[in-house]
Amino acid sequence: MPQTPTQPAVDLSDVQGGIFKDYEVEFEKHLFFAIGSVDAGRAFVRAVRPWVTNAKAQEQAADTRLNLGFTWPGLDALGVEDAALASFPVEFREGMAARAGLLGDNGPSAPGQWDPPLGERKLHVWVLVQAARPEDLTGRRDEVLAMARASGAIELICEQDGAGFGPAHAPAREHFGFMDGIGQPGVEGVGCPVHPGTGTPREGGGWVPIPVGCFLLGYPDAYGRTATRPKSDVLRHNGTYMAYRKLEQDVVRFRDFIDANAHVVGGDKELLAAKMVGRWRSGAPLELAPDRDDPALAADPQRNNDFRYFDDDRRGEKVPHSSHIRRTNPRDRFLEKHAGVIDPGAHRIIRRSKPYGPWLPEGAEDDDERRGIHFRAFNANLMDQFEVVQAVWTGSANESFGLSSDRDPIAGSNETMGPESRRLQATFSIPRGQCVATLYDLPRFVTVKGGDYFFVPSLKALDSLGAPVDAPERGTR
Ligand code: N7H
Repeated sequence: MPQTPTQPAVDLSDVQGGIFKDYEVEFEKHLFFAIGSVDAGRAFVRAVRPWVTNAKAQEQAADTRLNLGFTWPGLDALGVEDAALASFPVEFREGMAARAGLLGDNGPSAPGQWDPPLGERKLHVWVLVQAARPEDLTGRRDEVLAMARASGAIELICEQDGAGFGPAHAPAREHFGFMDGIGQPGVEGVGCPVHPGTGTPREGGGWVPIPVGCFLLGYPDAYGRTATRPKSDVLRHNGTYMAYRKLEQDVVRFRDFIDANAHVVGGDKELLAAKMVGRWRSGAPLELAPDRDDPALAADPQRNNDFRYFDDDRRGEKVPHSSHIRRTNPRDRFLEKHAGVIDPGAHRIIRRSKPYGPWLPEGAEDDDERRGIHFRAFNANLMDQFEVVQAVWTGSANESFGLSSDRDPIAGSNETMGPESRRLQATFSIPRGQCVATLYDLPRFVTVKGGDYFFVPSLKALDSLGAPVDAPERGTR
């Protein structure tokens, strides 16, 4: 049954665009700035503010789309009042690099190895510009840089480019060759269709849409709680958080691993790749198409998310427990009847990612180019959502199934872990009939190259953050 878009209960003209609905354009630039003085910072926000795309008008947006976000040191550099600053959640105040131990950013993914200045405290402002045509992108970027110069002490300290692979590959494809962006939360009250399987599974069957409060501050979340932090109504209302991660992909290593290990699934390389992700490269879910790819299923939003794992795939014979999508969205794992105690809707993230670096043609030798994705996760609660998914669901071993050294092969840390006397190498287990095929020494296919947590305020809050410090409307309360 086609699902109708839910009526917006939120004033979308006050919410930044690209969060609930992707901009669906090919090119992007991430511009990161450092603020040298409160006045310059506020002047810059005022200058850029008219270009910020709002969620209501994003379809009509001309040529380019633009988002604006701030780290906690960035809000401090803008002169946000101490009481409001101090009331932000601890994970946002600390920033992503300081959370590395918890997130599993170790070995080559440790902050000391990141591309400078990503993760450094001097990163204050994030400006994302997106466009369908490279010339529009460059034009807007140059304008933003001119605004920074005119504002005074604002310095561009880092620039990152992203782009789809063009018509030769489907636009949403990433470097390992998978369609990306299919499993997204179906959110209530933002005017987007809620397709079957995108909400929270109900005990007796069916799905309920995810409350908008899981993604925007100011509304009840999955547990009925409405965020009270930061302690500034203007800043808080209709704001959200974004976890940005620059994730480098080792495509040659991934392809070699598939070639070398496909024998564990009868020599079918595509099947092994699908077992690691939980979807075929087309995007068809393995749970519904366990033996062969089904591109028609992949392309049908009424069906491509409409599945659960536990009722008929408890052992993981179709979708292994450690596959990327079973870990990052366990769906019915936490229903009461499966001894779950949490609301799975409370731990979802909205992903908006774009590749960087050139596509490596199939069969090509390593070309030493850097490639990966600019990963963005939007959520109202970084600790309960992004951090639970990254640290607990992808990063930890899967003790409850006896898979004590298994990891998410895509997004987990594959470093050897445990005490010196009992080192555990990362494994990936594929149940087959009565047996389990275990792949040992899972290499690292994805390395974190940087990232941070950003607050993405409402349009009204941006007005307040751009107001001169002595202006009466400088409202952060
Ligand atoms: Fe993942 N990939 O291309 O292999 N991801 N991911 N991811 N991911 C998903 O459903 C990928 C990463 C999630 O609702 C698919 O869109 C890559 C991180 C979630 O069923 C594919 C990287 C985190 C889902 C990939 C990467 C997540 C998901 C299937 C890093 C969270 C939805 C297509 C380079 C911390 C699950 C789709 C659901 C799906 C890939 C990273 C989370 C193909 C290459 C770091 C929640």
